[in-house]
Amino acid sequence: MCGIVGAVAQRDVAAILIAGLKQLEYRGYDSAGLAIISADKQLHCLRRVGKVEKLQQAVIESPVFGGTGIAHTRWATHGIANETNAHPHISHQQIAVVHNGIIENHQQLRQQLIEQGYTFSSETDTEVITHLTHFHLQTTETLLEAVQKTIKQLQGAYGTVIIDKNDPEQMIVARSGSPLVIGYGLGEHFVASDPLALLAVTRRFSFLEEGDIAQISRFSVKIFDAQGDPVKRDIVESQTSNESNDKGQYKHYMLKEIFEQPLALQRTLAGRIQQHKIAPDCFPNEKLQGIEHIQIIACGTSYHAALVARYWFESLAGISCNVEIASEFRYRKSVTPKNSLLITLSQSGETADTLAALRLAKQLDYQTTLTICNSPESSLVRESDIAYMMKAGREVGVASSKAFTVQLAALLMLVATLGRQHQLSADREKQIVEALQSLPAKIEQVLAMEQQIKQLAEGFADKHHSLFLGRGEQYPIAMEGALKLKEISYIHAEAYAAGELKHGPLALVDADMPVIVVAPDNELLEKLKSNVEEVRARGGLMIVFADKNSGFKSDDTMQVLEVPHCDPIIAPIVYTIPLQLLSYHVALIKGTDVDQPRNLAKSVTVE
Ligand code: HGA
Repeated sequence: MCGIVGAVAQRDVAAILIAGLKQLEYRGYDSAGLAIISADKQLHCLRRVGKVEKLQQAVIESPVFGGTGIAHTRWATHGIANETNAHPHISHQQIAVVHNGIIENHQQLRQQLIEQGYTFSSETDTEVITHLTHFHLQTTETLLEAVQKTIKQLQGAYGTVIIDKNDPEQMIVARSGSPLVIGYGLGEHFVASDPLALLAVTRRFSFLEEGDIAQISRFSVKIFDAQGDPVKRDIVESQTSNESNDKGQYKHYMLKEIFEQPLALQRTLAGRIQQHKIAPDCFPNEKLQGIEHIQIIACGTSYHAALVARYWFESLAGISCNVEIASEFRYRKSVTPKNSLLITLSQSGETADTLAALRLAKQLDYQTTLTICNSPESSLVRESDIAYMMKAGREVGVASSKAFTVQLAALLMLVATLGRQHQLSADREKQIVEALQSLPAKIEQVLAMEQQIKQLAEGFADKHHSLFLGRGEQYPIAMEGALKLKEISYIHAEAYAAGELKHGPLALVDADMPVIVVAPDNELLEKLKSNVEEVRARGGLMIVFADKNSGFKSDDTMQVLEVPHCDPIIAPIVYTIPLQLLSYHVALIKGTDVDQPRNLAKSVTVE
């Protein structure tokens, strides 16, 4: 999703801004732009639709020099993706603004500004910040005061950076709902929506809190809280590794990340298992004592991980568990059962809806909050009582792969930890631990099925619709398989609990609607076989990923791909892999942008 980078330095900053935007590219965006104040106090703005590469090319063709500048990658919310709507937005060739988020009262403000004589050149909500700042600057002494007045009038979410060509030695930044981090250099300072964008220039950061406004110049950073009082925010050394962002031998990041899963799982398990048990410091036990109910909040792929965990928490640990999509939970009046734990799942730790749900939950009666997250410096990690760091390594592909399977492994470890206070025996915990430890090797075996899956994809790529079926904890895996196919191949896919088929979706089944079934060897296998027969009896064509002991045989109506046998506990993780590979190869044949599918973004920082 949108990225922001800003700098106040003595050197030319264009290259720093472009390099920062490139680090954020993987999040998905539709256009990019920058504005720089030159030594003769002129504002130079360049904007391009499409990749940062195009913006970079524009900068090469018309170089812009200057030490104060802001840059942005936009993921449109208000107004189509074109050059006029791209950020920065400019008022009177003087004020330049970049913004992440949504200004909810933009129409009202736009009307008021038009009445004051302002002309709008874009369809964006953002442009009101630009003109409003210019408007207030007519009656205030400083840019800071003008921005403070502007911010008071805004409703909605923003991370915004504002510069004024008449005051070229500073930028004003404000955060409410969208993350911003200040980077500290020597005689230069930076701002970004993610520290990742600035790792090439600094590792020292302070994270702005909700409502903060900061005045940043080369030699000073002054931060004011929501009440306008000066405040100090800790400067921390970033732990984020500056790991290579290279696709290596792979054609796409997504494929690389699918194949990295054995390693990612090894990393998440390392040091967290001791003598057939989950290590005591994996989840701090004292805060989790007496937990009787779990509420998991997540979005997208993470929501599917949460749904799998619900089966595990209830069947293995005997703890009641609810799962809800963050954007629903945050606007619903919910009842909090006694001794409840709230879990949030988010790869980036900045998912706007999930973060808002966590903040809401803190006003409710939860005993404690825990996040499972892949980004150590994210808002979710900083604001939760307990944080489990996934250590999956950076995930660049917009469609999540390794983050999902690592989330599942982390959740299974939590099930074992909490289960000890309930019905989980030491033997059962040992079985869970051994199953987890077998995962990297098991997944290697499944990855070896790639060629077979590639062939399968050839018969699939011309289809327009598909159904994914699973039962029990494989139902959310079917949901994840359908989501993956939709995301990267743009083929319509729906998932159903196989037992639900006869209540409606069976009407859709014909030879043009491939039905994908996940069939591990578990207690629901015979029930699933009956559901498969229901599809066959209606002329449906099936692809079945089945345990080699399941008894499924390929024939005219069914292609069976044997998945290596595994402990049913970890089957949801194992059966995810062939579905990821299927989506990837279908997308490859269709020629879509696998790593940055249309209309989607990686870190969803708007609600
Ligand atoms: N609402 C602004 C910014 C969108 C955004 O933050 N996307 O992630 C716009 O549409 O330009």
